[in-house]
Amino acid sequence: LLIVLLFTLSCQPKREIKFPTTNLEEAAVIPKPLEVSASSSGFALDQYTKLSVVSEDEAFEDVANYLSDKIKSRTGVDLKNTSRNYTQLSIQQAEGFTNEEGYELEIRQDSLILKAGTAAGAFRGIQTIRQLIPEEANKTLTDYPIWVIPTGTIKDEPQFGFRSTMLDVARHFFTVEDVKKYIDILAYYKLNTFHMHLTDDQGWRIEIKSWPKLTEVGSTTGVGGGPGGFYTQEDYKEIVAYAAERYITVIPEVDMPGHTNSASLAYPFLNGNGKEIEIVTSMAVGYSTFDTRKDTVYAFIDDVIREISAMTPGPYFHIGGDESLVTKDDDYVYFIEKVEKIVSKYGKKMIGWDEVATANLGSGAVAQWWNSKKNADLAIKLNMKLILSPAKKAYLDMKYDDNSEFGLRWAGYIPVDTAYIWNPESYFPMENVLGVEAPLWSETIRTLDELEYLAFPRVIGYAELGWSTQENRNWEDYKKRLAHHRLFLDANGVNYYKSPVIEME
Ligand code: TNX
Repeated sequence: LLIVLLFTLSCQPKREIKFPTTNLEEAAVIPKPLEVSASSSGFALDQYTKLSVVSEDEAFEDVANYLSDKIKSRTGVDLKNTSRNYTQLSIQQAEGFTNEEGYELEIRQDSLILKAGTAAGAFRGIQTIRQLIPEEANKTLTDYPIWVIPTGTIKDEPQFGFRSTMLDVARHFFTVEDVKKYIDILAYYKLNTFHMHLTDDQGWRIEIKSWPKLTEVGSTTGVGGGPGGFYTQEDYKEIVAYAAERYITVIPEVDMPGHTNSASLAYPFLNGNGKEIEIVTSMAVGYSTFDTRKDTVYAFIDDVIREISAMTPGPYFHIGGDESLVTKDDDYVYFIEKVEKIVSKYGKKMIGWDEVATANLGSGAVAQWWNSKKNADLAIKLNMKLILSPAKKAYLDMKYDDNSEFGLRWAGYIPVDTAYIWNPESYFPMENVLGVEAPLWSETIRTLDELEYLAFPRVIGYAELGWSTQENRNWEDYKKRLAHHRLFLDANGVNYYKSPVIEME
């Protein structure tokens, strides 16, 4: 038997490849990995690369399938169907990872091994592998194309366990297909959370079976008129599942007690502003409120939170709470404290915009700092966790500059460098900081192209701010890596803004 084995092995055709010198440390990976060391040779990804998985956990198999699908559609190489086995790409579950999303890559001439403790870590790791595959194959090393990956090792894990972006589907509605395309690109940059702003004055976008008029009446239009739209519960579940396959947690938001004109239009008893409710398609804010002193209002909210929570596997429910300018202060506090209890009753942690820190909340609730440092400091006093979304830095709906076709400007222009150059570590004690989120409000955008114009490339920078440590972040270095990513964005039909501060062309 041994002789047969040795004979078979020696009959395997050998391959000698002279790789060009490589440098893994200079690879254009975003977010920048924690530790990289280069060994200057090459790993050949080609038609003779075999993919294997070493894990008892079936989820690792799914991660491998995701990678092989992406590699196949980009290079044509089918890792699942190789006639020889010159090189191997192996995804292995291993011990010793303290961070759930941590992973390691060991890249040698004939093997590329990804190790992670969890499938989530493996999923983050395969994004790095995808980014290491050059856009162009080398066609001169042998008589078939080889994608040369630089050799060396990467040890990586995120700085924050919460790296998010928000999409406002209320001011303008985006279809399930649009949202999926966006989420798939976000996954490439290792974001792990997707916050959906599902309701606002101009539209209610999520079906609630016990209150059907919310969508029948409340979803029919949006900012500037137009057809509106909403997600059926099946649509919403589809988005949640699609995100979950990418290890992205969905956070649903129902904004209240302000920003509720569309709900009160459907069910006028909810209204607390004392005026007749009409359809609103303007961009105005701060005129609507729920009636915070009616039991029936809380019975309604209980149903809404129950139905949405039942479809949401993630730990959070966002109750909005911003800009309730016509709610009296004590009514506001009473409301937020009551609604937090409903959220806890359905097993979720409450998140609210920074104003919610004016209520007396348990330390389990989370405040999202967007505007008021004073409110954020209140949250710290209550020992709440904070999500950092300072509007002047992190708002994806601000114009880039005065040429920007879309976007608002109330928080100032946010060119690509301003969006990147700030330190989430420097505002509050790190133990209070859950992570970073970049919100995209949709008053000025109606199509996926317009969404992408505001989101890209800035959202890529927020992904790095959430993942990479301050020591590893540097604008000059980032700018070069980002320029390289235009190839990926172009190949995926993403309509990014051609920023004059990046040589994107
Ligand atoms: C403020 S940010 C709002 C939104 C607007 C946004 C536009 C926040 C919590 N509230 O209602 O869409 O500005 O930039």
